[in-house]
Amino acid sequence: MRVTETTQEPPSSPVTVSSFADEFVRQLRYEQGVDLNFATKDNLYQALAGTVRGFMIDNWLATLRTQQATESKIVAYLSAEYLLGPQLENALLATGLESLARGALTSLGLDLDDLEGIEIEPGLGNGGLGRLAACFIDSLATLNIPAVGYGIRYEYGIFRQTFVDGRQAEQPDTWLSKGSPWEFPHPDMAVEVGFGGYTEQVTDETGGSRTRWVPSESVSAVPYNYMVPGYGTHNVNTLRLWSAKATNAFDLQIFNSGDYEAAVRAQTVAENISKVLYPEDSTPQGKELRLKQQYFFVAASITDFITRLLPDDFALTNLPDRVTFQLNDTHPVIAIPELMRILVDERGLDWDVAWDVTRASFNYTCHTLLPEALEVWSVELLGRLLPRHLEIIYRINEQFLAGVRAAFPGDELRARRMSIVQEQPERAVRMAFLATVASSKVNGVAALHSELLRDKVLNDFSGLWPEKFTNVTNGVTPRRFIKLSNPGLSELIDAAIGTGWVNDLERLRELEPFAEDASFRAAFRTVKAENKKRFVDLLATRDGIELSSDALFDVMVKRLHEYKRQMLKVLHVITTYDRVLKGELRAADLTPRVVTFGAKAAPGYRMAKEIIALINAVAKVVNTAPELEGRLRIAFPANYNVTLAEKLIPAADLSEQISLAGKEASGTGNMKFALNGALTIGTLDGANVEIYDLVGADNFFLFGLTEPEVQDISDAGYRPGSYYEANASLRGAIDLIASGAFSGGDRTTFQMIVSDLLDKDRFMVLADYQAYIEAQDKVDVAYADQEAWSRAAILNVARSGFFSSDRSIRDYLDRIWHASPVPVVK
Ligand code: 26W
Repeated sequence: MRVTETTQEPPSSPVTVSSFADEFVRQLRYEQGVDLNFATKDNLYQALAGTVRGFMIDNWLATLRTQQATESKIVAYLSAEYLLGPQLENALLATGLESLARGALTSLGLDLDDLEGIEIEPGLGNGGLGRLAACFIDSLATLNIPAVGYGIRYEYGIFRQTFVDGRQAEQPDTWLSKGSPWEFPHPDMAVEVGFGGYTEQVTDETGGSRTRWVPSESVSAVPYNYMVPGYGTHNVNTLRLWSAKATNAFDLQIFNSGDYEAAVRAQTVAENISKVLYPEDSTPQGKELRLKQQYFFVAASITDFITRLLPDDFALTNLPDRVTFQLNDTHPVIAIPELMRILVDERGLDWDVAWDVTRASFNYTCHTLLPEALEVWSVELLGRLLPRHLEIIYRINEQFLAGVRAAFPGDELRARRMSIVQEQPERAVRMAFLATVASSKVNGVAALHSELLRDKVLNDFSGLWPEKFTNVTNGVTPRRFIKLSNPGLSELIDAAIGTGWVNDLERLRELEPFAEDASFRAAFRTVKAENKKRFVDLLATRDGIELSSDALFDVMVKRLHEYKRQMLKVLHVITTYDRVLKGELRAADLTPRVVTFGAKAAPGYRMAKEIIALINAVAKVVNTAPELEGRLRIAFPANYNVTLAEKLIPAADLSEQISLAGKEASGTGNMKFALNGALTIGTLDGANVEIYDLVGADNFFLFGLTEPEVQDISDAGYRPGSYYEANASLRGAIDLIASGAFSGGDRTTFQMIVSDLLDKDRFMVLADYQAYIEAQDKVDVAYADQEAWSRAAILNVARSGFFSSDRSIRDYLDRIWHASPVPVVK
């Protein structure tokens, strides 16, 4: 059941239930040509979306007008991914029209929840990085900051995951198959983007010499605009996603040559650029098409910004006054040489002036610590695809290295270490280094991460430019991840501390005294119980998974990656099972638990896919083992996405954040769980560190090695076998896998996992196993005291206000962007 909005509604519009219903029917008839009596669900959804969208447009246009008129500084967020999640509910929340829409639909014999249920979310991202971008544009709009999000309108988003015999299979995500009512295509504002070709020297109007890039092919970048409404404000910002279209000129040329087939083929090649999101997370594929995607969207974005958002006579030396380009990881970093090219080659600026403008315009956020996730592009590929950009990168590097050599005379090793162009194993451009050299500020995404970036990954650079490095801890939008997803909790908070907290999340602190209030705790438990029921019902219909809601809900949802250690969670489940089998534990004494996993593996990541198969195999055995008497269940719904997250997170009691210390940059799921009253079991990694500090040791199950300990162990030579030999319970769990207990007696099925754990175990699962099991035993004990558990859960909510993405954005504004709010007045 949805709750009607009570807070932060924009001033009431003259809309009524009947005028809303009229507009809905008009949309159906005059936009789609469909009569209400014959409308399909898709027709109805489109009409509803069209109706709601209509109520945002005036504010959107007013926002654009105001921002242009005030000549304010604009945050241009460059991101290859935006994992937006369902749009309708968010638009209803922002416009404050939910209850009206519900009433109008009811008057027509229709049901809002029913229509919301058919939306296919735009999955234009892989995981944390893309979802963060979506939270950030929400906060930027809510804080009235002039901002535009630039990205790619992938025709196919993140793949749809299914399980076939417990193994992951991927299906294309056809999110656009029924059209997208939230977008405004603008072929009239297309931008041409070139590739390939050569460079030449030409004489300009003043008789000087300039370089000119002559591309061999070009594609047209067509913008699709999406509205990004703020909450509790009239401001509506823009998300502009680019779609590739073959240029007419190019087509025509080949077509006229008489080769029709070649013309069509050329079109396919051009349009492939925005065809599909690369599903790789943390392991760059080094694919030519991926580099094309990156250049395609940033080239279009920069031209768009300069030619459409700035006045015609704008002096580009003043660019940094009007824009800050934020690079969301290295994917958009090719924007740096592109801006240099425009300034120097096209606008005739002096190189040094252009370099100052460029450095003042860009900032870079790094989202990883894994060395394999740091993008490099081979010189061969860059030279072929973007010859002028490669020349520019070389010149930047030359100048930069001259500076390094001047600062550290004779230290050639250092110069080689810091070079933007690496020589081994192949000549390639290190995009993170280019970003660092060319940006005003470089930030990590949690305190620990920024520290490790500064002191390890980019240590040479922070030595040279200490003031360049800063931290902005990630955050999540409370609109989507509390207000929308957890209406029960939102109402309870409203009743306790009043409204207004959604846009001022530190106000959740006022809940602290309520942790001591028995009736509030009871109400809090009721909400959690209802959320569990809602989730159990959803899984029954969505996946045919039958669960009891009367259990500890233990949840691990995130991309499947070895460093995140889903394997450790599986070992805990197996250990519990093994203890019962061996009679060390009575099933009757088990705290009933439902362990829910949600995880996609990159299609080419073999070990991750093996782990998925193992989880499903263990689930099959454990879920039906008579010895366990139904007290331990695994649920692994396929295709975890934002839609599912919104239902799952509010139902969780226990949040699994168990990566190896020093590997998870931040995590953002961890924040969503804490804000929804789950207790964390976690390591001192990423933002867990800050969650732990804020919620307090009593309200967090901390375990595991610290980052320096990890470093020491690996320096001394990590031997996973020694942990296996020394720990009988660990041995029991691993032996059970190896014995074929989860593979119908076949000992080879999970051999890859077993031998990797025993021989390599790159992420020290075995080293942290014992501490994890002990922490889980503490969880069981703690959960038995429901009053104490609720108190801790409420304190988690009360003390997690820091993790609003509004706070993150304010930190970006203070430390990096220095842009100001421009509220739209009506
Ligand atoms: C091209 C290969 C590739 C693809 C994606 C390399 C790196 C990435 C991303 C940087 C991985 C990513 O999504 N990082 C996550 O970013 C989140 C938002 O800051 C953090 O919360 C996660 O800890 C981090 O893993």
